[in-house]
Amino acid sequence: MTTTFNRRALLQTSVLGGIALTAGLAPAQAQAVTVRMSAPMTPTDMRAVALEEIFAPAIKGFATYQPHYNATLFKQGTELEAIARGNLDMSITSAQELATLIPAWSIFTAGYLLRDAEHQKKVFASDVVKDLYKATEEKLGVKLLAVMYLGRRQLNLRGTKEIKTPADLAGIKLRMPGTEAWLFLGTALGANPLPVAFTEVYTALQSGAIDGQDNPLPTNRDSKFYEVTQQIVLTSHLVDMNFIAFSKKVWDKMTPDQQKTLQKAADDAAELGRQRQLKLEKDLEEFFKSQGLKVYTPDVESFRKTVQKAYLESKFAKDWPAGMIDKINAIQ
Ligand code: KDO
Repeated sequence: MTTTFNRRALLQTSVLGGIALTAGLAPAQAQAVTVRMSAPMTPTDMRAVALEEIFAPAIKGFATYQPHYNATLFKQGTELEAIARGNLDMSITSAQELATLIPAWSIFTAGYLLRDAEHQKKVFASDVVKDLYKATEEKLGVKLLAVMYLGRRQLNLRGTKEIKTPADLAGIKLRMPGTEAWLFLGTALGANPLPVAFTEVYTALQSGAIDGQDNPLPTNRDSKFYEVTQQIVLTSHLVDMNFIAFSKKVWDKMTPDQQKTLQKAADDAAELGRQRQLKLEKDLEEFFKSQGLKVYTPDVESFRKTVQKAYLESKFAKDWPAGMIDKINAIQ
């Protein structure tokens, strides 16, 4: 936690060697562009809907939004490099994916750090994240336009074994997305993490290849994970988000007016998506119960203590900018 965060450290730790970045671009000029977006989310995910409802029409005068869902254009976790290489214009990325390229981002992969949706919004509107955003632009050629609230991640398991504390997860094969930071979250929770791409989770649950997965309630409903699981344990271990990641190269070719419109379109879509996810989170507990699932709250304090300790002692914490945890905690 005392490691300093500076550009040089980033240059040393980046694994992006050899990728062409965005230097030497032509001055801004107006031209029509197609914005190819690739993400693992479904077209019915609230964030996807908000982008189609708000973002696409707002930029229509100068850009065509072309979404590719269910990771059909790029595999989950490969989108940032695709943007950096100029093969993709936009994605909905995560701190866990950013952390594979810029290790300091792993601070936002820590369980029980952000308190709730409001805290998340304030943290990302504050100066605390400025250096991370800057480094992402400079190193990856990726502009993070807005934060899309995904929701509080909950455990969603097969079987009826009651989970009260992390010890109860011993030996449980918990699917996590396939990056190191995600897998560590599974370990910190006390489970046995297995990497599986989002698009394979339903089948893996159905076949019993995994015992469970973690995602926010809206995702569990949208991807129908409740059809192949028996319980939801309300650990709320990560107040999760995705970022609207946009190619700086494409951005730099836009006029200042177009940039302003695009930025506002992203902000508005993120806010609409956030409100809808929050409403769904409130309403869905009853829905899952009506589908026959057991939905209950474990000993959250026990999970919080175990997970926070695991992160503070982890190798990830060494990459966190000095004092940043305290600054995040201090934001009310
Ligand atoms: C997932 O794979 O569990 C995850 O929730 C990770 C998120 O970062 C994000 O990629 C999300 O999937 C997709 O947008 C699907 O909702």
